[in-house]
Amino acid sequence: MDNLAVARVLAETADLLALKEANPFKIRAYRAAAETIANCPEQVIAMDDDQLLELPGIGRDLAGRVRELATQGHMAIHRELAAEFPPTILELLHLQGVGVKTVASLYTQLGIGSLDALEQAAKEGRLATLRGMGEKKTQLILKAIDERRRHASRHLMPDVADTATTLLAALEEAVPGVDLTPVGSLRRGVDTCGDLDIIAVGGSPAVMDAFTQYRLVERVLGQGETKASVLLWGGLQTDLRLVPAESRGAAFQYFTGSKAHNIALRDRAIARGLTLNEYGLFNRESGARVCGEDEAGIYDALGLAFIPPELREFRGEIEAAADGPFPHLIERADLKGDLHCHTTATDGRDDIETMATAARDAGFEYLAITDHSQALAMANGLDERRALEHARRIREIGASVDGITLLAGIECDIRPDGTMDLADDCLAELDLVIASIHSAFNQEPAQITDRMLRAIGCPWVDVIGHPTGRLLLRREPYGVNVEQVIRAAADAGVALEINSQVDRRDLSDTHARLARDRGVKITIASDAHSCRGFGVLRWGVLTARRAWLTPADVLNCRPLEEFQAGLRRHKE
Ligand code: DGT
Ligand code: CA
Ligand code: CA
Ligand code: ZN
Repeated sequence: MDNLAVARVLAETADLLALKEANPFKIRAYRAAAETIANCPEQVIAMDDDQLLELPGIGRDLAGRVRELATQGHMAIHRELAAEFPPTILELLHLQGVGVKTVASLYTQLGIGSLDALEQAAKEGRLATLRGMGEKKTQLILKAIDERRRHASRHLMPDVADTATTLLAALEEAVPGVDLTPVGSLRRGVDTCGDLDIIAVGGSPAVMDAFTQYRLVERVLGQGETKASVLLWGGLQTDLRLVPAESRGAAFQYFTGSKAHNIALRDRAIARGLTLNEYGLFNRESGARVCGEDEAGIYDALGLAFIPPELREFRGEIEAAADGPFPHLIERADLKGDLHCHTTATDGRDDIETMATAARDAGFEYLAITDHSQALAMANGLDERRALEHARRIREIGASVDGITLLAGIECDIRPDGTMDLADDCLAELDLVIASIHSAFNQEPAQITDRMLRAIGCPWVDVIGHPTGRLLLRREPYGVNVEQVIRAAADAGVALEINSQVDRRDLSDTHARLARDRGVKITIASDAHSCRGFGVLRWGVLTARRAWLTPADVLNCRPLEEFQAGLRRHKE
């Protein structure tokens, strides 16, 4: 069991406890433990009690549960709770806008325990008997069910990446020396993946058996000599293909995709009297092999520079590669600082100093601490007085921690009317202001666009945080007109953020590319809520690569002084 699987059992237990209206502290403890474990870099099932107890938010009781999972493969409390409900009930909890209370009453009062049953009841008008369930809410539920169905077959790419890492490690242990590479949408760094595609090169067919016998396989969907498909626990389909060494590059190319990129490439081959398929590049007339072992060799033989996998979306990359090599796309190591994180002052889990040293250890020259403003009461957001006091502390601690510069910033809420949640003279005192929307997401497009433009109009706003508010596989972006926001940001010198959280990656690749093309500076930020939270920058960087960005396009690739000079507040 990997950390995500452990976290999933704990989170499900929390959900089931909530359905039973158990003690809120207990529910919260399970949720917090699930989050800690999902973010933990070491495998928790390999830990003993003492090591577990050192993790934040894991007490004796939860440490015991995790040990139980590690040794038994299941948790009694989870099994007992799950037995009280139909297994499909948890799907209902994932519906946007449907809380635990609603699910509990749907089940106890109407016996509804699955998406299908809920949909039917909604369509037949049977939900109206529940308290607070009007026609409008019923329509929202139907919409949420529809969205859920569209999302159910896809998975967040970083989750798939974790699954791939664990799976590959297990296969490499079982079949030493085997050459395995994830391809498909994962290799391209796409936001979500339909399935996981892996290529094994050469070697023995033993890897096929190791694959179908992998301990996290729920079901084998098909097994042949060179291809096998399995369904992993958690619902991810995984395909393994065994290819001969002479076809290594061709298989990488073909199965990395995208489909549209492949089709264009194949047409280019045909125009040159060649045939391209997953086995190699061949002379059309003689059938002679031109190349196949080396992926770059295939592009080269087609008169193209090597195209980084992240760009293979048929968005102009083939024309660009015909003109010559690509400029250096941004890499994680190009980031000199992180610009968005939270501390215990609001909803973060670590204090300023802990965040500072973790950022320094992650290789950063500077870190902006940007806690929430007062409108986020649930997160204990800061009012003007606390914001300034916090800024003073940040600067004081920054002066005492060697090797990193702290910037006293804020993630200031954009109120529903577009005004800022903190007074101008407070914002003016800070080193960096991110403005973000965290409420009234459902405003009409014109209204929410105006709201954003008004925020950009505030002279103390440097960056717009997670500009579209999308939550991948969970919430659609706000109705905001992104092109208009990009234009306004370009005019005002306001930067737009690529938020690196696994379920945000917001701006998206295409929006970030558009913004860069229109002269907007981009920031890549972690939005870390703990000292373990900087790892997600990897995903933000992937989005930036998919947006064709180079270090010159990204503000926090600059050394501190140059970075500061590039902020809106220091312009003119
Ligand atoms: P996904 O799984 O929906 O996240 O996206 P992909 O891109 O991983 O798609 P998948 O798993 O269906 O196929 C893997 C790659 O195989 C795909 O990116 C390109 C290649 N491929 C699949 N079907 C076709 C096809 O009909 N024509 C060509 N030229 N390539 C294909
Ligand atoms: Ca795939
Ligand atoms: Ca596939
Ligand atoms: Zn935020």
